[in-house]
Amino acid sequence: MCATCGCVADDAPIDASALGDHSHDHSHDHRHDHSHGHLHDHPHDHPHDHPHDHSHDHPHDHSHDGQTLRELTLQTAILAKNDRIAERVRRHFRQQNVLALNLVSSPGAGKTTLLERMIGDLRNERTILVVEGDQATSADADRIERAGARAVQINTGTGCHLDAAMVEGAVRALEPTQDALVLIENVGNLVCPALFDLGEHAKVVVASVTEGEDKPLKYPHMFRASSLVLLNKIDLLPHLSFDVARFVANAKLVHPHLEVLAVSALTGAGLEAWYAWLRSRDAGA
Ligand SMILES: Nc1nc2c(ncn2[C@@H]2O[C@H](COP(=O)(O)OP(=O)(O)OP(=O)(O)O)[C@@H](O)[C@H]2O)c(=O)[nH]1
Ligand SMILES: [Zn+2]
Ligand SMILES: [Zn+2]
Repeated sequence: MCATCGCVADDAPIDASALGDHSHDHSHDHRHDHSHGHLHDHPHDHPHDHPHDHSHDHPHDHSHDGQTLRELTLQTAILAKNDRIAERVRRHFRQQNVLALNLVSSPGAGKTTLLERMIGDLRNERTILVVEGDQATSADADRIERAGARAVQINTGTGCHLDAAMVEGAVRALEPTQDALVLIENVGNLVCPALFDLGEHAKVVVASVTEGEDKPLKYPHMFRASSLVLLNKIDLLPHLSFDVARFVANAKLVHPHLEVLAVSALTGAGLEAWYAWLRSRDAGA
């Protein structure tokens, strides 16, 4: 489940009904047969030792829908479980000297186009494997395979981000060899993927000049969680009023050390600098 928007992946072991309204005037018998499929390593351990003690002298009047504390508890548990798996994935990558990057963006910023281009440009340099995340279709994985690299498609259904367990499964299928480059194309969404560690070396935001200069200010968490911005579609600049310097200034406002490289996945402009960044990461930077 997504800790931000409450979305639930089709196969996620979470039952949204577990989060249903409870108004605090219920009888609280908590039989809890746990027939629902939610994660069982959450920190509150029934019967009822969770952080509010039910003596019910809280100052507020319980007119809220009662979800906040339960949601927070569940969200913390989900993220903790995710982070444990992400650490396992990261360890596996480290053992294989695999460089793994998590490409995040809003829908249509150009992630798959960039991947196609990279596969062509770097084919002779290293093995590239791709984990493709989309809500539906295998369209992007098909594009990657046509471009000449192996890919695994993950469909998240109603879910709006990849999580570490999904990536672990995909990586198991891809079996990266020593020194491979694993590129994870996250679901197009600038919000929720910021929260989920996938065991990657770094998150890279693909932003495009058609989205406006204000994206870093409007979605600061994503820009803070990332190490690099690829500002894509610069071939379109002559047709737009987009101000690159303003975008860079906005990015630095929310994350002062954030690097920004201007590129065009379509024409290849600027990609050498991106490849140099990749090679410097290989060297342990
Ligand atoms: N002009 C221009 N168009 C681009 C560039 N990169 C991608 N596009 C176009 O932008 C559209 C979306 O590109 P994709 O690569 O599918 O974007 P994506 O980020 O993978 O999209 P989702 O997977 O749906 O989030 C396509 O029509 C691409 O041809 C670029 O550098 N310049
Ligand atoms: Zn979400
Ligand atoms: Zn794509």
